[in-house]
Amino acid sequence: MINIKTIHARQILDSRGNPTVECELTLSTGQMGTGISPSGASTGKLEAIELRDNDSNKFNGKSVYKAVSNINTLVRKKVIGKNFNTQEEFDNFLIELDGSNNKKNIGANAILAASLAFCKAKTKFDGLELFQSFGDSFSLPVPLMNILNGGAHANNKLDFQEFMIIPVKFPSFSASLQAGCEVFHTLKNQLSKKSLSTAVGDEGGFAPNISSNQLALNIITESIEIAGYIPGEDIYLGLDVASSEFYSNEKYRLNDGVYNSNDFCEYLSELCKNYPIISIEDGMAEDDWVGWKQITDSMGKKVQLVGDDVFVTNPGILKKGIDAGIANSILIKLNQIGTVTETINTIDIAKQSDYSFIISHRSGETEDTTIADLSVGTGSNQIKTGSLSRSDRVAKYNRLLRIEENLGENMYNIGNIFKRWQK
Ligand code: 2PG
Ligand code: MG
Repeated sequence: MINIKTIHARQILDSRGNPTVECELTLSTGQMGTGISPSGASTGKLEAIELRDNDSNKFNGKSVYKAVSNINTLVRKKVIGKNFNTQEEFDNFLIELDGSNNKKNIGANAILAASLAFCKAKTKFDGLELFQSFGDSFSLPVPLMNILNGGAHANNKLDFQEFMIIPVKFPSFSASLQAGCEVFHTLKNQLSKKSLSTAVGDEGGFAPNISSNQLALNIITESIEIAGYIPGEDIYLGLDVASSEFYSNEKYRLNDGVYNSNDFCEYLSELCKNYPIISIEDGMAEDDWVGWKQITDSMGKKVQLVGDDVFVTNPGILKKGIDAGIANSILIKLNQIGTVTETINTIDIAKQSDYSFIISHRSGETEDTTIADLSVGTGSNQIKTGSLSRSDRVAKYNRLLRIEENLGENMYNIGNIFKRWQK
């Protein structure tokens, strides 16, 4: 039985200098846990509500004092001295206290920070490592490293949000990470040589002023080769197209033209023929389920098709998507749904339907490294946590290195599901 002694929230800053919620929780047995909520820029419409004050005099409307005060008043009053047996009991208690279907009253940012704080305190109470509290199918994941940024994460003209490298042919997580670092630094040199900017975007990838998706893919492929690796053998490519950002009136509006679903599907298929791309996230927009069905039918046997904005880590929406034959993979973001319990439920649904799942950061992150543990504990085999710069991104890789030291290099597993996509 777990008894809560104190709970306290405060406003802190995320990696973009925007306010976010931190929550500390202590048990009457002395264990303490801290949770911090991340924040997205290219958010799905059906994500749980991130409560902001919208007071233009404070942090450009982005302060979270109301969410913080919801923990320090409403939640505190109800949970202090109360006993909880499980994470699920605690999370369900908060969900009921909020009373809405999208956490708009207390705020998903407040609820997630509390859920994570409880999880960490409970893990200590149980005498476990954090990753052990998320499941028992441990494995070290392959990192999907976003080394070139565009879309809503950079102020260049690139349509696509993320160009990722996926080092699959390596014996351990640390060896994959090393290859990623080497390509990252080679890419920096290549950009410099071409007099392109080496400034980085929100997730630590370079954000050169180029506007062609093909050019971006050329520079990355070239950098992989110069770093001494074989594209399409040692290292594959992944995209987060984040297409909801440029979809309107049933059209995909790119720098090089305007496409309907059918033509855009063809556009992406052509890219896969010309480059070693094995994973495409949000290739179709969240509102374009017809397009999603089409891309899944035409490319779903060859490429990992990851639903982010379209599923928003929501168990109900994922179920609908599975029934409709949409995508074959899901991106998992704790704050899209707002509690640890619901996140694990969504992962379980993906597992049951043989959908792969990728544990993911948000573009606004902090020093909280929970997602590294989540990826290991759930046996996700894949993590997306940005590039090889900026401490908010690298902190997750460093946590994985420490877990690897603990579990051993042979726990690296890119997964049977993932192997399916290798050409
Ligand atoms: C995404 C994420 C993380 P954001 O679209 O996958 O890379 O971005 O947090 O801005 O939604
Ligand atoms: Mg995405």
